[in-house]
Amino acid sequence: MSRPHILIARAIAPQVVDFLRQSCEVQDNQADIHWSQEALIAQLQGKDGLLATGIQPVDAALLAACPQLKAVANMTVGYNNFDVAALTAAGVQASNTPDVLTETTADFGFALLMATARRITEGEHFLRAGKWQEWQYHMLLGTEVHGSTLGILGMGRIGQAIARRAAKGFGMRVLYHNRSRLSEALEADCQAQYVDKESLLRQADHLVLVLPLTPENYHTIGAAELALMRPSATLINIARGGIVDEVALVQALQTGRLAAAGLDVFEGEPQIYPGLLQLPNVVLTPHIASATAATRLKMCQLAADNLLAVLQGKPALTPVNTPDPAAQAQRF
Ligand code: 8YV
Repeated sequence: MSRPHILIARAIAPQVVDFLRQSCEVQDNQADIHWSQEALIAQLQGKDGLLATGIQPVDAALLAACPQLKAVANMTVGYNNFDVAALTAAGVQASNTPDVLTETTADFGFALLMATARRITEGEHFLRAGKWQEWQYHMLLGTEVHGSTLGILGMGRIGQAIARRAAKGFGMRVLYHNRSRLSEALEADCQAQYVDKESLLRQADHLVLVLPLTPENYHTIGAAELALMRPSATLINIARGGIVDEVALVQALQTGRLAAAGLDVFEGEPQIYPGLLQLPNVVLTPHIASATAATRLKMCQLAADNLLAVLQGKPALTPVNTPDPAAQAQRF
């Protein structure tokens, strides 16, 4: 292929746009306009590759409407916006950006845990509202973090990075549940113990959700699961909003079934379920777990490298599917 045509769906680091321009015809969106699905499909006409942000669906309808498209690279580790089966059947190579965001996202998971357990944002609102009059024994009492039991649901790279922080930095007892158990060596390195999901829910003082959103994981934390948790527990979600039934969560937080929650992701984001906005015992952040300048740069560079590799006939660096060869041949 001579110079491939690429569409970049949203504003990204300018140096990565320049990097792609060295070998491709690039249509960027540095104005950061939100394109509807129809607008995205219109912009994709004649494009060989899409650098995507993990938000807009890449589904069978889009793939059928873009017969020239060969590669789609998310600049995210989660890829629930992809219909992987449709991408595979259509012969389109999909990729994500694992590893480069692991430690930064784990840092944020811990920050959110600390802010939630120690009521940091609540304390700041209290102070800014001029409510701090004098020292009071009962003022803004939080939950202990060091030495407590951390539960991790989803023990991939980010879960493991959180476990290491918890065990080595905070002397926490770390329990985890995952589809598959870690090797003995990894368990020892993370100082984490595998338990079934029910034991995890029952024993955690703090429960962190770090599992991918799949049809099986949708609302995996609902009323029944929240009922198993300690009333003093905190729930932290840095995975995807759809993992938690927000209606059940609000009810648990309102009725004292659960002490507090820290949420970086929401089912209808950027719309927030109104019940959450009214609760004092939640910390809410706008999906920023990977948002440091250094990490976002690595994410969009890896996505660009993935696109270039495929469009130059090489394997993707971090693929998420193996495209059907016959369908792929028709697109090249
Ligand atoms: C993204 C994320 O920034 O990588 C992921 O899966 O959730 C974040 O790092 C987010 O998806 C926005 O695109």
